[in-house]
Amino acid sequence: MTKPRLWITRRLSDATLERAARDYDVVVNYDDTPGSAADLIAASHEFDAIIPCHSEHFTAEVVAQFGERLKIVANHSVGVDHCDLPALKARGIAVTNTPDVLSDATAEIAMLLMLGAARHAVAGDRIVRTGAWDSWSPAFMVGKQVTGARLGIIGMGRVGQAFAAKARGFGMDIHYHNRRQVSEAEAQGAQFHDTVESLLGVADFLSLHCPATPDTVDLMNSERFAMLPQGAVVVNTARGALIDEDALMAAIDSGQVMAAGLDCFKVEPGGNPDFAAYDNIFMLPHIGSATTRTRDAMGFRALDNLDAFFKGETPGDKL
Ligand code: 8YV
Repeated sequence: MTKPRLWITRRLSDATLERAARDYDVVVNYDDTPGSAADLIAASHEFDAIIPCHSEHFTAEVVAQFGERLKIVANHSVGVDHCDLPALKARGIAVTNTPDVLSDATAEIAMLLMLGAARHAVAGDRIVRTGAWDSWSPAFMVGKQVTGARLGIIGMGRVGQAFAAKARGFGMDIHYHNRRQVSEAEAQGAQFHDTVESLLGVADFLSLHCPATPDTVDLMNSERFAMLPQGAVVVNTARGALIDEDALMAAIDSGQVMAAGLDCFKVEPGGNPDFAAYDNIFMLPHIGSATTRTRDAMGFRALDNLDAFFKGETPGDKL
């Protein structure tokens, strides 16, 4: 039987590429550059399947130019805001993602950002690294304590729950807002707020874990930043679209927000150059899921979805 033709748009983990080569007639973009609209359109004529990352944009305009061959887009990501799902569905193209497997790695990065933002990681590292650390005082780099503080989580899905589990280890008092209240087994005692506004009032630390959708663009705007307790710390490991970045800087300038920890930005790659002036914005370049174990698990999950599809079954993560 001829193997389905698969295009892998980016350099996935070695274990993933090995397994893909075993089971598919695979072409890998070893250059590891993001696939352009033209690349995607060309691939839709030549391949039965694509494993893309969030760096490839399946807009309605691009999908409208697709050929007949492409049958499935098996994303190597949990977020699918780079895919116009109705447009792909209208073309009869199946779409899958990779939930679950990256929750812990992403929650770890959220914890790193929360702690780093609260405890002056950027300025502290710089002062030691540059040899500028020439004095010490009890009033020096005093931060905000995480242990026992109130944490607000927006988006109590898999990553939100994984982050809550880690925050419980810090004795945090956990509150959340989600489209629907989660079960007690999932909430593990976290207190539900039926509005974002209600949650913000108790969020000494705020962590975003919801997807980017038309409804959540600029979820954190100037009105909402003003609802946080004075000196709150804001963490975003979900999507840059969720934060109005000018409003964040204004909230930091006014002292409403003490610090922020960000793994994602409106513009990626690159981030917001204006943030560089803020030592109290601790930043990472969208590496929430970037551990060896999780990269393998994401690649394997995407391949599991493809295997099911080409066996005539419904992939476990079909959207
Ligand atoms: C990935 C992510 O690094 O899964 C997601 O939605 O944002 C990240 O974990 C990236 O999307 C890989 O394609």
